[in-house]
Amino acid sequence: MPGVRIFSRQQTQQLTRGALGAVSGLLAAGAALAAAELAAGAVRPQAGPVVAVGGAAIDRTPAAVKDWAIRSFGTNDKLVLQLGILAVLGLLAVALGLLALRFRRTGAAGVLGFGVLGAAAALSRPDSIGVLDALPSLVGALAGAALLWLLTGRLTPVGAPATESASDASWDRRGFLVAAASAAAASTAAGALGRGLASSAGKEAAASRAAVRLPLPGSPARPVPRGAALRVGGISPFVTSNADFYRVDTALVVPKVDATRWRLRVHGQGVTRQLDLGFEDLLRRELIERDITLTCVSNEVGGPYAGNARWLGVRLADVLREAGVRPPSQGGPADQMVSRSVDGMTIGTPVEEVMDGRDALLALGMNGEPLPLQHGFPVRMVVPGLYGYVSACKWIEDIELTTFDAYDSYWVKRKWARQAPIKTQSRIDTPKPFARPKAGTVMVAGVAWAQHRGIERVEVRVDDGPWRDADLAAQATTDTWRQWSLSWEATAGPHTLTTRATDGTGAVQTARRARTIPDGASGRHSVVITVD
Ligand SMILES: Nc1nc2c(c(=O)[nH]1)N[C@H]1C(S)=C(S)[C@@H](COP(=O)(O)O)O[C@H]1N2
Ligand SMILES: [Mo]
Repeated sequence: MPGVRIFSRQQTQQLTRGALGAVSGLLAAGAALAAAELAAGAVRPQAGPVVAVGGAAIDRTPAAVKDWAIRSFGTNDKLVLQLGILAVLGLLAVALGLLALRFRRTGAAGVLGFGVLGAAAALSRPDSIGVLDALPSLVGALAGAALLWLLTGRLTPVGAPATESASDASWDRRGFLVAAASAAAASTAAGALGRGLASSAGKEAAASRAAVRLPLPGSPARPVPRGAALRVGGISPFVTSNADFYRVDTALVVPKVDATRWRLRVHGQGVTRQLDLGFEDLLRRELIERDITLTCVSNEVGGPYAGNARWLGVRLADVLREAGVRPPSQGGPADQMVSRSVDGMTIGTPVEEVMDGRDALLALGMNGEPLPLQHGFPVRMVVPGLYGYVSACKWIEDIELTTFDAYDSYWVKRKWARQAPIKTQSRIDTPKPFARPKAGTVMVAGVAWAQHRGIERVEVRVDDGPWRDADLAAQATTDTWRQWSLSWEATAGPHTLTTRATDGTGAVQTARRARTIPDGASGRHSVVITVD
C-alpha cells in the first residue's frame, strides 16, 4: 500500500529521534551498571548498585511485605526483587534518555543523581565499611552520565538547537551508531570483567571449604532409631538433604567467607575473658553432632520453611562459660547474646536458653559436609527450639553479651518479637491439596514438630468427624520433627483433612489462627481433596 502514510515525514523523524533518545538512556544505564559492577568487583561485590539498592530495600521493607514476598515468591524472592529493580531502572533510563534529547545537561545530571542514590543505599547497609562502598555507584554514574551526554550530542542537529525543519541529515547518524555500538561492547566487557573479579573473590571461600576435613565428633548424634523414618510416598524425609534445605536470609549476594581468615569475637557484659577464635580453634575443641529441626518464623501453617539436619559443632554454652558468662538465673548481667554476621545481620538470642543444657551449637558441619556457603559457611548458630531469626545466625563473626532492654536486633527493630520459641505444628505432606485419590485405603502422612518439647501425639480428623490417633514414627530426639501417618478408608466425595499435634508437655496445638508476625503462625493445617 504505497499510497498510505500513517506518519508524515516529520513525525517519522521525531519518532526515530525519540526512539534513539530512549536507546541512549538504556545504553547509559547499561554503561553505568557495567562500570559499577567492575568497580564493585574490584573493591566490594556487595557494594554494587543493584545489590546495594536491593539490600537497602529489604532493610526497609515492612514485615508484612517481606512476609508476603517470601510467601509469594518463596526462595525466588531475591531474584524477583532484583528483576524489579532492573525493570524500574530501565523505565527511568528511557525517561532520562528522552529528557536528555531536549535538556542534555539535565538528563546527564539525572544519571548522576541516581548514582548518588545508589551510593547512599550502599552506605546505609548494616555491613557498610564506609566511603569505599559509595565508589561503585559513583563510578557507574559518571560513566553513564558521560555516555548519555555523548550520545544525545550526536542526536542534536549540528549548529542550531533542534528546529522543526531540521533535516534527517543534520544529526550525526554515523557518529551515533559508532558511539552506541562501542558503548554497548565496552559495557558488556566491563560487566563480564566485574563479575569475573567478584567470583574470584568467592573462589577463596570455596577453596577453603573444599580444604576442610571435618573431625569425628567426640559426642556423636544418637543413632536415628529404626522406625524414625516411615515408608510412605510423599512424606518429608526424616533428614532434609542440604540441597533441599530451605534458605531464608536477607543476603542478595551469599557472603563468601574464607575459613582460614575467619575469626569469632566474644565480648560484652559479664565477659571476664574476651575470646577471639579461629576456625582451627573450633576444630580442635570437642565437637558434638546433633539432629535438630530448624524452622523459620515466616513459615505459614502447613508451609515449607522447616528442615531437619545433622549438625556438627561446638557447644555454644561451653564457649560462653569460657568467656566467663553466667546465665541470668545464676546472676549473670546479660540476658541477650547478639550474634552478628559478616553481612551485618544481628540476631538476639536469650542467654538463659542457650545455657540451659540444650544443644545450642556453633555449627560448622551439616549432614556430613562443611556448611554449604548459603547455609552460613564457615560457622553458624543452631539453637533447638527457637525460630531461626532469634537463633540461627549464619556467617557469624561476633557475639556480644548485652540485655534485651539495651539492644534490638535486626528483625526486632522491624516489629518481630524479641522472644520466639517455636510453636507446635503438624503438617500434612500427603495427600497434597486438591489431590484426587481413589476410594479405598489412602495414606495420610506428614511431620510434626515442637522442638525441645518433643511430639507426643498426632491426630487427624476427616471433615467434622472425631479426632483419630495417627501412628507415630519413633522419636529421634525432642529437638527433631517426628513423622506420622494414618491409613484412612476414603469414601468418594470431597473431604477436608485436618491435623493437630500434642507436644511433650501435653499441650495440644492450638486451633487459634495467628499470622506469622510477630512470633510465628498458629492454627491447624487442613488439606481439601476429592476422593474419586
Ligand atoms: N546472617 C544471617 N543469618 C540468618 C539469617 C539472615 O538473614 N542472615 N536469617 C535467619 C532466618 S530468618 C532463618 S529462618 C535461618 C534460616 O537458615 P537456613 O537458610 O540455613 O535454612 O537463618 C537465620 N540466620
Ligand atoms: Mo526465619
